[in-house]
Amino acid sequence: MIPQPTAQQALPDETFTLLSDATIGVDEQMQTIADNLAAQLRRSTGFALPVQQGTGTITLSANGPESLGAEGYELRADASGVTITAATAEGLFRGVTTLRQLLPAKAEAGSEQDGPWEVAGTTISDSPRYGYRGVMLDVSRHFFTVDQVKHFIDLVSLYKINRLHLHLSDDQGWRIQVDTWPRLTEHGGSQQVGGSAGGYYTKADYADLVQYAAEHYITVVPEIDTPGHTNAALASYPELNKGDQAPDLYTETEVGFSSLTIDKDVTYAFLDDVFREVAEQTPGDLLHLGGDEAHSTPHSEYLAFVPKAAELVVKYGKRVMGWHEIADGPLPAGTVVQYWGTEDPKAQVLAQQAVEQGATLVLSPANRAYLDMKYHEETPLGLQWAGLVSVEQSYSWNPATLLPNVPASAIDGVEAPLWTETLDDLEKVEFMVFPRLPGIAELGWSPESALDWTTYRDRLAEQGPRWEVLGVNFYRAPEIDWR
Ligand code: TNX
Repeated sequence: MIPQPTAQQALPDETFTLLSDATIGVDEQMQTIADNLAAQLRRSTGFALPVQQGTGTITLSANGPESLGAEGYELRADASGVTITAATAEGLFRGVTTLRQLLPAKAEAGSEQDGPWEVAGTTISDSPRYGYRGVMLDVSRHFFTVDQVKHFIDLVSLYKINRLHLHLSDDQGWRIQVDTWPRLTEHGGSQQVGGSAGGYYTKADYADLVQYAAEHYITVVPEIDTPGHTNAALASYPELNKGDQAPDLYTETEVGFSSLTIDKDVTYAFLDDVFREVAEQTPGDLLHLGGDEAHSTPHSEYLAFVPKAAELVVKYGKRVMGWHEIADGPLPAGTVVQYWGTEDPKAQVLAQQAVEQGATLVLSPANRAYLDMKYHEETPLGLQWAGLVSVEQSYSWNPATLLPNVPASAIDGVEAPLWTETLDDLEKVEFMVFPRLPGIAELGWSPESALDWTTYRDRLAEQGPRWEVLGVNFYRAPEIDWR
């Protein structure tokens, strides 16, 4: 199982077998969770699996004690049935992802399979180590449609990921509709890396994505990258540029050449509109303002810019999230700083400065958590500026001790970013994400005592048949003894 639960005990003499007369019992408010589980199991087993009020062969209950926490749950599988108990809908959903992994891999199939549908008797008591367990998808370098992102959500939610950070703007494309600045998408969203047609999310598209993520108990964290990584915006509106001259759209992959104009009022009128409209579509409490690699913004201007941009995020009721460079200046209360350094002491100092100001950290060390890094020299896709990131390399680190001089209490969790300079379709995305993301998900969820590469390798191997059934184009890393 991945992530490994906090506590699990086998019931050696017990086996649960899902039979054709099985039912799923649930309280009314939790009906959707049961319906979704039933829908999947109906496809693969061919059983009717009616969902009913109260108890069933499989019982889902959100009436558990508060002590289970927001995402915790207990699960018991024995000869008489399966019970999942949580204190919240979210906890119940996490428990259902566990049940799916306890069932045979073929339970994930889209067409009817032969049984038996057995679950080895067990009791599980589980809750996460960290509250923030994220994945980032860069939809700017290459655009991914609503349906593609939904598929991505389906897959990552199996590993108890609870944040989807969408990198919605960069030099190569602006991907979210802003009514007050329509050329951002009309022009700024029209292309992507390589010069092919881009795309963007209308407000309805975006609302659909946010809703779909929420149904998987995933909160979307939107990112509008500033003041660098802004060529798509600068190309769309001449007035955002020094000298009022719009650059051309950009479809290559260099970084660090673009900058908003820090000393123009229109820059802040623009950001006010953008952050307002994005915040309006964001049920979560975080809005990410980027802040990375602003190599063509003079540093004094960068330091003047970040507090002004941050103030606008706060004005619209959101907490600021930003890449670790933002910690060089003052940060508003409640800021979350995303660390993407490697062993670079400068980045570590910025992380420390963030925490000294009262910010908390989400860890995305590029040499561990970056899903766009090549697995090895010959990997056909990906980059390697942060080094090669094998499956073991991405798994074998401890979020609590990664950063010197940062107390464990300042860590909100982990996030695995997927930049898409070299990834223009979902098969390529899947190849980079699997099998590394489950390891980052486990670092975010499982207790420190459960983290062990040797046993993890075996558990990861067991996911292979699931991905085959699901049609996931995963990388069969030679480090793993795939079944
Ligand atoms: C650095 S990491 C970037 C991105 C690139 C990525 C490629 C960070 C905050 N910025 O602009 O896509 O490297 O790995």
